[in-house]
Formats: sequence, structure tokens, C-alpha cells
Amino acid sequence: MSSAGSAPVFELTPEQKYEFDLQGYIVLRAHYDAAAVATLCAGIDELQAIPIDYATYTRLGVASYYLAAAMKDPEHPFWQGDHRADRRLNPKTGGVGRVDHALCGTDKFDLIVRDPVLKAIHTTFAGGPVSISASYFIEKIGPCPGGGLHNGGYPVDRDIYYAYDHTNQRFACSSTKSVVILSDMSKVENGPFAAIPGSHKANFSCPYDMGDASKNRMAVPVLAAPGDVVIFSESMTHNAYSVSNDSTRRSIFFNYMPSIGRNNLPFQRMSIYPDHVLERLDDQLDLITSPGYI
Ligand SMILES: O=C(O)CCC(=O)C(=O)O
Repeated sequence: MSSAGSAPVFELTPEQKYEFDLQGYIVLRAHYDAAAVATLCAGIDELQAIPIDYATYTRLGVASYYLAAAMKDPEHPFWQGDHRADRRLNPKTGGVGRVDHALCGTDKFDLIVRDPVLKAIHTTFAGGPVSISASYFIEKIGPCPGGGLHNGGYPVDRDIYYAYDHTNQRFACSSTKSVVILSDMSKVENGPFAAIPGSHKANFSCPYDMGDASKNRMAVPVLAAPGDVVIFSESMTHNAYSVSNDSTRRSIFFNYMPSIGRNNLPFQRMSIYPDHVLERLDDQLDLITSPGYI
């Protein structure tokens, strides 16, 4: 965000705040232009070109979609080519359907890190400084299942809850995500993002089918075009509709979580990112490091 005293770089409108509070998500239409979408797709290509071997992933700092299970175990089946049905390799290129800690494997997503609008929005929803806790892409080659709907306001999860602080009149969410849409998700057949609007405030577990959004009467498709960004509270029940045709579906996910934000602790800032990422993004250290303790 802007430094103290200057005008904020971006402010959510009352309509956006109302929608986010009520539904648990908003959509920024045409946020990125065709050139940015092309750059982000090239970033996915780069990540997919990284050989899927333990030594290379570890050296760069990128992670398997199995995260610690694979990154702590050089013998994990992931390294032997064993992939989830919904993360199968791209049949043309052999690229994997998801790479985590993506910032460590490409600089082509840096435009998202440096995006002042996204930074301002996630800071607003957190109610204070944030750091980027996850960055990954998902590629699905149709036909492909949508995956299980997950999360919700109940039971309250301290790591992903939605909150609004009425006393200070600010949002206080513990985890919000930006989903950058890179392929045509304007039709349900193409497997758009799925949401249960309002579920971030639910006081009950969802009694409907959580295995398939198309069978859950409370779920809605969030239809979107390349360049749109879906911003949601991680506590809202979500996943995706199945890709029921042979299209390729691509999107990028950035997770933002409140950082301790004590700038009087300059020598205690830590990062999950390796030095090559910290050096590349040294103008964005507030987003990719956070104080270690207070
Ligand atoms: O593929 C999608 O659009 C949703 C994925 C998802 O639910 C997640 O990454 O948490």
C-alpha cells in the first residue's frame, strides 16, 4: 500500500465491500490485458519445463503439489511419475498440472506480486499488512473432474476464517486468495471456479454433495474470462466444476495472509523464499518476508 500520509493506490468501492462481505468473493473483470495473460501463461510453461526430480525442485525452491509429503521424501511416488488423476501430465508437453511455490521457478508471475491493486485489496481484507503464503498454478486437461468442495464458515478454522471487525470498521480475514483466470471459463463445460456464496459465514456443515459442485444445489459457477481475477475468502466453500470437454483450463493462485507487520523488527524478517527470489523481488520484501517473532 501507499506510505503513510499519501492517498491509497486503490480503494474497494462500497459495492465491492458489500459483495465480498455477503458472498465471500468478488471478481475483477478484465484486470489483466492480453499481454499480461500471455506472460503468465509463459510462466506456467516455464514451470512445466522444470524436470520433475527431487534435486531440481529442492535447488530452485519450487514444490510438488503434495507439498511436504513429497518435498521431505525423495522416494515419494510423485518423483516416480505417479500423479493424481486431476493433476495428470500435459499429454503434449509432459508438463505437470500444478507446481507450488511457483515464484521460485519463474519470474513471470512477478507482475502479480508487484500488482498494487491486488496488494491493496488483500491488505484491506486482512485489515493490515499481508504476505504471500502460497503461489501455484492449476492446469487441467479436459475432460477432468472438478474436485471436492472444501472449507466453509463452520467449523471455524483459525487459519482461514472470514471476519469483519465492527469496532474498528475493517475486514479481519485470515486468508484470502486471488485466482487469475487464464483460459475461457465463461461456460460451465470449461470447468469454472465453483463457490457457495455466503458459506464463509455458515454456522453448519454443508449437507449437500461436497464431491461435485454440479450436484450441490448451493454452488454456483463463477463464470470468467482470461484476465479476470476472482478474489475470495479461503473460508468460503469452493473448488471447480468439472471440465466436461477437451479444453485446457489454466489459472494461477496467490494466497495472502496477515503478516505480523512489526516494522520495528527489521532484522528478524524471515521468508519461505530462497535468496534468488528475495534478490529478484527486493522491491517487494514486505510481501515475501515477515517478522519471525515479536
Ligand atoms: O481450480 C480451481 O479453480 C479451485 C482450486 C481450489 O479449490 C484451490 O486451489 O483451493
